[in-house]
Amino acid sequence: MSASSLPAVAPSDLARHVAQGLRRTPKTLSSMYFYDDAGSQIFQQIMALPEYYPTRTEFGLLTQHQVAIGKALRPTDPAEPFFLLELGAGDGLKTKILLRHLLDTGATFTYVPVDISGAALEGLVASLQQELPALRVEPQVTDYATALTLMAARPGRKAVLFLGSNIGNFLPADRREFLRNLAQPLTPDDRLLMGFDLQKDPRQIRAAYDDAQGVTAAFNLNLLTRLNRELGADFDLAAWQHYTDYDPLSGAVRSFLVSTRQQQVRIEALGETVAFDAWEVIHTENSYKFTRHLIEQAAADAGLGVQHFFTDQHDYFADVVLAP
Ligand code: AVI
Repeated sequence: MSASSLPAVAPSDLARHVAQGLRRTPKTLSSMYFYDDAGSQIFQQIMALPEYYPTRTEFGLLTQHQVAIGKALRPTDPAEPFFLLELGAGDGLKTKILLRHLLDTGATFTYVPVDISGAALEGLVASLQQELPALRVEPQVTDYATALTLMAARPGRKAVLFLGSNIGNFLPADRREFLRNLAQPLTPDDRLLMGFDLQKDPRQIRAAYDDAQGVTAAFNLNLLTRLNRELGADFDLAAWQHYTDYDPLSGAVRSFLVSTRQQQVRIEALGETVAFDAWEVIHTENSYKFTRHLIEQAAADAGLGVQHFFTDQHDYFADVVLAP
């Protein structure tokens, strides 16, 4: 990145992140920034792709094991009220299986979906009011750590959901820190239900991140469209490719944007021009796959124990109940 003048206005989080990430070797941008409106819509399409097995597998296993999962999450006394917190609730499609089951069995609970995006929660709350009018919902527009700390002060069991293998998008050191922070405010009576994508045929995993229709490619490339729009960059999308690999040793799917020619990209909001060599990459995403042993180790490191390990008939995906 060339040395140059500072932008006139305070840089946004995105601008700061891009300035730092494109100065690194290799250049890196976080997958956290995939999810603008367009990116969130493309992610909905990914979840329905024939190659992308995690969503439908987790949906199937929550359906199949809803009774046992409900029992593991709620207090033994059906009259005892509890909170069901969900971190990063999304469209709530999978969670509705559990919510419906808990309501049907007379559980007394409040659903607390947590997200930093108010818009995401508004849509979810509206659909819940329609589909499950008896449900008590207390949406919280805040970050996960703040939500957990606020909830810790309130009496009653907290059952925390973190589904969809979102945990796989953290680098190992960040995952360790995230799990420790998550576990820290929990009491021995609280529970955590977490989704983990499991290690399997490497070709199947790779295909899930490089689908035949090119939807995942569009998802990755949309990050450049976002930088063009929000930071006044001039990425020429025709000169970039999506590339992904799966390393069965580390269990990581890594996704890249590949510069197919030598090029210079102007990023107006940073007042900078970034040079890319031909075939240089920007590393945009990690998606880790786990074994039961790795899950137990990660849990133990955060002071958590595995109470139940629910998986599908092919052992593609696991929803795991953890407790302090
Ligand atoms: C959100 N997250 C769990 C997805 C995953 O599988 O890592 C994001 C994704 N990236 C490409 N396809 C799906």
